[in-house]
Amino acid sequence: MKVTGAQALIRSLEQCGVEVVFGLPGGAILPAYDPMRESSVRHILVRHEQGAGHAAEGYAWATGRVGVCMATSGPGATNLVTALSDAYMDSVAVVAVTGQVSRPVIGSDAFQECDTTGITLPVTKHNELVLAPERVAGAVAEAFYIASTGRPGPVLVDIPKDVLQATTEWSWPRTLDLPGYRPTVKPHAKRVREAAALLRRARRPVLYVGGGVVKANAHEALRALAEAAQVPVTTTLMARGVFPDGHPLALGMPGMHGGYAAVAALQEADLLVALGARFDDRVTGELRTFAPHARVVHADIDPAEIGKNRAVDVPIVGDVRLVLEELVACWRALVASEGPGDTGAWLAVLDGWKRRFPYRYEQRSDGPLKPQFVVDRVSALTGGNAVLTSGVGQHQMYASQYFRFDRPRSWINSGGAGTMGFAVPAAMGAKVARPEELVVAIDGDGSFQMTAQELATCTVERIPIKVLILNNGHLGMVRQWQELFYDERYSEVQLGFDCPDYVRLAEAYGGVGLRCDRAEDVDATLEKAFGVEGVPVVVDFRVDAHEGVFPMVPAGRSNDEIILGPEFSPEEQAAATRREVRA
Ligand SMILES: Cc1ncc(C[n+]2csc(CCOP(=O)(O)OP(=O)(O)O)c2C)c(N)n1
Repeated sequence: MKVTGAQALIRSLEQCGVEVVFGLPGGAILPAYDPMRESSVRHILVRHEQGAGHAAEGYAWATGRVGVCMATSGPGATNLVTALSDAYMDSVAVVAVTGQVSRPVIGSDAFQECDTTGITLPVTKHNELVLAPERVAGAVAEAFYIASTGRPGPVLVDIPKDVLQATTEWSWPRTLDLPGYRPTVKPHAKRVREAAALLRRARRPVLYVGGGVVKANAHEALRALAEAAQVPVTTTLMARGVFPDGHPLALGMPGMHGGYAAVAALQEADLLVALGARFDDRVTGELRTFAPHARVVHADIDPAEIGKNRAVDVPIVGDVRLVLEELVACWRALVASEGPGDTGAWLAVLDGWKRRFPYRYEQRSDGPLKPQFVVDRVSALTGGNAVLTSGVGQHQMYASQYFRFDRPRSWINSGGAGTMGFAVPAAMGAKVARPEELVVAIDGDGSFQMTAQELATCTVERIPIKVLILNNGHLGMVRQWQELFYDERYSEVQLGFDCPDYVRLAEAYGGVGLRCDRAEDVDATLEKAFGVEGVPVVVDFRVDAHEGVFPMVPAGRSNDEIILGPEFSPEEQAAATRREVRA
């Protein structure tokens, strides 16, 4: 059957089971938009291509499937670059399709030409400039396979306009021939046995759980191991929700703004079992002083991660769900023959730390509204039954710290790249993916303004997300660093609370705008916001501009220098530094 390259593209997307594409057309990609009219694939017309990219990410995070975005050549494609680099850093399965100028004019500085595969090479797992119409189906099939297998990531398919216009015989590849790409999925049995043996002998083990465990849908296996071996679990910023915060073995988030118990547990551990985690500097602090007593088991699907930052005693390459399932089996066999391990004393120490040094803030009834309080109330009112996205900054940390996550894929954020502007479009993608869920974007006033235009998309496409702006009138996280590390010499961090008027902006976009600046009004405002149907809601929460995020490990310093923050007395800080709690 004869088809155009454009028809082949749309058919290929259908073959891959694509439900939705986030995109914005233009000259080079135009031929693809014609057959889209008859396709089962829903196209959501964004207002900026960065929004399409983050929406595809939100969709992928929320479902575990591939998110798809589409843009034209030149500026359309370059507008996708931030989102692609975000997806690359956070291992999010995204396929981007871009139009390119026609083959005869490639390299001639034609209108809206840019070297898209060149520009995106370092921020994609794979990309391809498709040079013939008969290659379209194969390129798309490979893109979906590569994006979603092994360590997930973004793949870009760049198709010249004349390739989209030319005709070819339709044929869908039965098999894929990718000799250079064979991810190791099944872990090495001997390594897993070694890991189980280390775990049984350890007295102060910690499961250091990263985003890979979410990606591998390994939450049940994780819980099985933690409970069988009675090992505490830290979930990084990328892994929040994969282990329930309410579980007695949960330590919460480690790292620069992690909880004391999680940070100190890693420092004192005699064994780290790193699962789909990458020893990021925001977790380790100064690498040389990180977890100095610990032997390390590191399981990851990407062999390049193992030993990258920290020397490893037992490397395990494989799908972390399989690793965990085999570890549990090995653990059980070992316990049957040699008796159980003993982590009781360690768990008691950790419980002491959790009780003595929790996240702490004070909301006075007559004082300014605290951002932590807003997140606390969101958590309480939803009972954790929401999907949260966030921008980047203090609000992101408050969301991660104060929302009690207990389901995987309920927390969607930009961890590796730290992309301000992520929250609104990611929420849009998540809501399209899971329309029955309450999808809440916890945003900063700075971050919100970077992609707020997608509110128009949400209104027109009836994607009723809730955007809660923790409006502190500042680029708050940068303000905090200037306060702490530049002697309060504030420079270019003030945004002002009132420009734009977020309520009127929401209304201008066809949504509902609300404002709240008193603690006593927070519940009623949230209930009102959550009750709105059909259109997006923006709430302008006017919060204390002087609030900081704590605990904090200053960048580049040792985790042992953790600062608990102003809510703790000097005696408490000293006790924490000495880690003197012993059950
Ligand atoms: C696109 C982008 N530009 C700059 C930064 C650097 N940066 C990190 S946090 C931050 C402030 C964020 O302000 P806001 O969104 O209002 O959140 P807040 O910290 O006040 O909660 C900035 C500028 C970034 N992460 N991303």
